[in-house]
Amino acid sequence: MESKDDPLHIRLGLSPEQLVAGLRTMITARETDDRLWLLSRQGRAHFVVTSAGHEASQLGCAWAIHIGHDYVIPYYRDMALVMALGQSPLDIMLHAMGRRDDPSSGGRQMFGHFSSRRLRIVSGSSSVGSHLVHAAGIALAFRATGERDIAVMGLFGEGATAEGAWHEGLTIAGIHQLPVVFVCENNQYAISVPQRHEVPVEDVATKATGYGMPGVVVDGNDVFAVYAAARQAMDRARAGEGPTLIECKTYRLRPHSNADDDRKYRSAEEIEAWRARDPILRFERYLIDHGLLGPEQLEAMRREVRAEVDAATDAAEAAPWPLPDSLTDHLYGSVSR
Ligand SMILES: Cc1ncc(C[n+]2csc(CCOP(=O)(O)OP(=O)(O)O)c2C)c(N)n1
Ligand SMILES: [Mg+2]
Repeated sequence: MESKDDPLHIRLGLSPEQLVAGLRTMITARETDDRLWLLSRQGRAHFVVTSAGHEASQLGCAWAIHIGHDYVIPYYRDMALVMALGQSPLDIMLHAMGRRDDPSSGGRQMFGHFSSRRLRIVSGSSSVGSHLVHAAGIALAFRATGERDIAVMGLFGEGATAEGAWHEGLTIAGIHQLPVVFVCENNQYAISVPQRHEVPVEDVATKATGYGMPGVVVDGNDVFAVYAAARQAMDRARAGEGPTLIECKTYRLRPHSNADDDRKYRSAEEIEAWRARDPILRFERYLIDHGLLGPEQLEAMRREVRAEVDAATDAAEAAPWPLPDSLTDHLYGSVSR
């Protein structure tokens, strides 16, 4: 339990500056998400996937990553994560609008395939669960080249844990005790399919035993709980002590994507109940209660973020498209120009 003289963030080694920057990232991700939704309704962004509701899970994980050193294999839900690692609202807008300077793919991939060589973010595959094979493979490569003190984090939804490729990734990581941290963002649905029809157990984390690794369940809307678990797991991985499976229990506050109508499979009451547990409001409350942020500063932060997202939207819309003669660049087997 937390005491007044021993606040949780101090015990976890998080500075007030880190907390305020973290809140700003969460708010920036939510504001960007809101804007993307509007743009998609106006036909200005063709496809969007939400990260709303998952921000604490993703920020808690980002805090545990040695940015630009550890490898990260995110999935389409992880916009707040890649923003916490260093992608800006402009980077995200360029990606969503398919522009030439999209850092994730030069305007080639559909939204949600985040990547960055600089930040060591590896583009996920569209086929659900298959990127965990890549996570294990990258870690196996470190083993082969003798690299130490480096970890891989692979993230996915609970639906992905029903896929054969997910099983293969965890099996290889468990057999070789590879430095991989597997993070499940369990939002209780795989698009319209509820957890009871996709996962045969209550806690995804219990599956870890079958792969020879520890499994940990955390409240995914509590950024501190996620960070504590993720840091321990990443430290273990870097120390050569093997993989971990972390399950963050959370909820997405929007439909799966702009092509989904969640009113067909979730009740308004259920969504309202989770809105009351919004991870951003919870983190804001912590900062205010601990005197780390005042209401005026919070208001100013919200204003600045909105202006940044406005500017990013305008800049991305004015940005050039990929050139037609670059169509086959980076394709397997193509001749580079
Ligand atoms: C192999 C495969 N099957 C189905 C799909 C279509 N699909 C895309 S996302 C998704 C839901 C996955 O749910 P979950 O893993 O729980 O992640 P969440 O979207 O809830 O974060 C599905 C079925 C796909 N991309 N790949
Ligand atoms: Mg899910």
